[in-house]
Amino acid sequence: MAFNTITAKEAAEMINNGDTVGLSGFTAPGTPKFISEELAKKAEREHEAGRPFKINLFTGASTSDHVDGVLSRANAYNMRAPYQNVPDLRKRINSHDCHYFDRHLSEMAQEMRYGTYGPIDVAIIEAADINDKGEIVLGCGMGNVPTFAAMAKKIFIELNDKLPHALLGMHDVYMPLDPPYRREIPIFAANDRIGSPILKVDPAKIAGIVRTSSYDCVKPFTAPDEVSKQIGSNVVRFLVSEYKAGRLPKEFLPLQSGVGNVANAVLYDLGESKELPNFMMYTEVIQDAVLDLLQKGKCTFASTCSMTFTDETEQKLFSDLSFFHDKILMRPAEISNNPEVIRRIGVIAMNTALEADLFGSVNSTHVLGTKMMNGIGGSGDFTRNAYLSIFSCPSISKGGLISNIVPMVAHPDHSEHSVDILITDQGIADLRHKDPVERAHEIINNCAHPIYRPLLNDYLKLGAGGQTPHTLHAAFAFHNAFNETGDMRNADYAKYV
Ligand code: 0RQ
Repeated sequence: MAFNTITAKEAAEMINNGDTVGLSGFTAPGTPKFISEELAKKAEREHEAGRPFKINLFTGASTSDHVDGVLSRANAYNMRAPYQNVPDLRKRINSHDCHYFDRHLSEMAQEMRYGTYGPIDVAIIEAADINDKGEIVLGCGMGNVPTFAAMAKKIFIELNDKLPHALLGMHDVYMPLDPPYRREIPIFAANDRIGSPILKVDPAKIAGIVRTSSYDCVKPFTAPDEVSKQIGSNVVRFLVSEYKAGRLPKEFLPLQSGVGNVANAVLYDLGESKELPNFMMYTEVIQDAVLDLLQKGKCTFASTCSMTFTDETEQKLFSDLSFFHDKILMRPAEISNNPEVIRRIGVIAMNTALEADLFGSVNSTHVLGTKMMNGIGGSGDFTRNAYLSIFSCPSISKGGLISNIVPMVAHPDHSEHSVDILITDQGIADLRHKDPVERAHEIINNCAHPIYRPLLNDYLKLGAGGQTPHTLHAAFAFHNAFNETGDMRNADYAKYV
């Protein structure tokens, strides 16, 4: 091979304080795992020697402990975007040790190209295969790698021998032109291929190949609890009723599903449903349940940015790759999450809320309005443009100390203009064609936990006028009660009357 084989440590030595680094991948899959570990050790050595060492890191979405865990513990981030889910990084973000920009995932690559974040010094790309011409077969997640590779001054490849070369053909590498030259993204069905199966990079920029060997280390799921199962069955009940009422076409529509245990439980339930037809997915992440659905034929095709499978499921995929090869296509985040395509093909979006309010606005990102959880991820890309946008969450958290239905969300990510359906373990609130007061009653009666219904009704009775009757000085009484007493049930509306 024409390229130098180097160690992860040698690669880390070529990354400097203040560099901007872009990583391939989306969630743990496709994300390089070894140079970042050495970079964290380098940062620790530099800090011990009294020298500054921090980088700016851009990715497709979350990564894994091999990246965000080690680098946060080493306090090696100056800037980080656009999404994360690692506890140690969360701490750095919430204490402002790390400047975190929470961006819609579809927008990150184009903003890079528009120059919003400055130049990219280094791209690190995980590969299944590479040839002397710089043609790369990528791994199990893409993210923003086409843009990072095109913009980077130098590139390191982590060539992972656990990734089969037969992944060739499962990627659709495509980079749109930027305005004023952009044309339509020519995807008219979830399974349309528009780009190249390989990523071509300038061989002159490749500064070294690091040979690695690792599966993607996605955490196993916990078995769904009663609440997740109830939410899952409510989502399926809603989709069946829409389908039977003729509000969904007989061919059905492609599904997007967020990540997590609830999302996984929903998909298993969909697979069991005899009343829904087979379907395709147009989504950013596919989890374990989808491989099962593809095997059974219930899901006929999945367009995604990443195959976020646990190691066990990843091995199952690799051992039967010829079966799945033409049923899964991985695309860059700006295409998997592309608003134009989502609107055109009529995606049914299913995402998770931290809290929702009486009028239908959703907080997906900030615990009690201030502490960053993960980020908006792709939820905004899909919600705003979907044929039908569903949010789900448990009705209560922390054993009832927190109501996930509140008078006013403490941080708005998705406004009531974009949220069609709210689903909890209690039931389904259909917010379409309802005015704000009708929506509030629908949400209290169908989605709020019974222990919080009286309090939520009390809030409405405070009697503020207007189309959306918020009583501004009392709107955060639930959050204040939690902050002051540790229990939202102590919200006291008598004092506001
Ligand atoms: O805390 O773990 O200490 O018990 O928050 O709650 O219910 O386990 O959350 O894993 O389903 O994730 C919105 C974060 C939900 C996620 C969010 C506490 C609760 C628990 C976590 P504990 P759950 P889930 C696709 C689309 C935005 C991005 C997105 C997310 C912990 O879905 O990041 O949608 N979404 N991307 O007890 C205080 C509340 C709370 C609360 C829950 N109201 N106040 N704490 N908790 N509600 C993915 C990508 O884009 C890649």
